[in-house]
Amino acid sequence: MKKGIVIKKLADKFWVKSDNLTYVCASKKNLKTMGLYVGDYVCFDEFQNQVLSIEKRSSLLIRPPIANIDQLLIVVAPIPKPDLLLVDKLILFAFTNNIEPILCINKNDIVQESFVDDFTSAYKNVVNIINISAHKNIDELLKILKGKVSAFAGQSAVGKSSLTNAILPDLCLEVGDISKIERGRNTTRHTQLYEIDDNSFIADTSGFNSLDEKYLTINYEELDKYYPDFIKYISGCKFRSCNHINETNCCVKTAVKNGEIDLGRYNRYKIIYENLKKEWERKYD
Ligand SMILES: Nc1nc2c(ncn2[C@@H]2O[C@H](COP(=O)(O)OP(=O)(O)OP(=O)(O)O)[C@@H](O)[C@H]2O)c(=O)[nH]1
Ligand SMILES: [Mg+2]
Ligand SMILES: [Zn+2]
Repeated sequence: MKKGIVIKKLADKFWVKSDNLTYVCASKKNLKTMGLYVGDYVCFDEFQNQVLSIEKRSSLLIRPPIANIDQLLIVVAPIPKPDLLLVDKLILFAFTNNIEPILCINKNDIVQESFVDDFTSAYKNVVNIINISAHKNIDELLKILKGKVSAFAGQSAVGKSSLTNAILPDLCLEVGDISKIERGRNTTRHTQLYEIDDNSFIADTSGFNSLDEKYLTINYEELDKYYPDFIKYISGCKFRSCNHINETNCCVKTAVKNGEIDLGRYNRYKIIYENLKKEWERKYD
């Protein structure tokens, strides 16, 4: 029996890396019910090529599907146009799974300064932000990958595979043709984990354009706890259970009015709040 890490999953097959060798395995039937994900640490039978057990996970994301990551690298670019609701949901998804979200502004070789400024002012009190280009400069990215297991997430064509190629140039992963972006086709179709060095891994993932609230395991009344940009104002609200939507004497709303909290972040908070509330009522009422 050996221990290893699942680095790729296609249909019913799992690629398990152990001591610099990769074994293509099936999984024991009873493991299928709890799911086996890229990133899982497993015990496997190297002669029968069968995964026998999964070690306890530190985290699990369903979109992108990956276990045990430390950091979620949320990639945005000027093309395709960013979906900020998706960005906010991915940040919440990371926070609620004990994963550090990092906002990666890619394609800075073609980006306008105002694009970076808008992101910085909206997200500076929320997450770390790095400004990179898969084609020109990924120094800031290389620094944050050290000693961590990280995964890219984001819309199709933002450059996740291009960045993975820049980190590990021998990979030569397929990248999309920018002229075909509008067709909505994904170039990368599966999640795969790549070893950068003994302690650092990076996962390339398939892009997606939406994230259903049902994946966010948040009680809507506690949504504000996951907004670091709101935190310092919350204690000033008149009502202890203030949701910062219809209540009077709400310090969060005042901070939005004064430009201390980004208006877009606040408006998207309201959308996510309402959707979570609907989801909660559907489940429990
Ligand atoms: N100018 C510029 N173009 C980039 C950069 N990074 C990626 N691109 C281009 O963006 C397009 C899409 O890149 P991909 O790496 O395939 O994007 P992806 O996020 O992996 O897309 P999916 O696999 O579909 O999710 C390609 O044409 C890349 O050449 C960059 O830093 N600068
Ligand atoms: Mg890709
Ligand atoms: Zn309030």
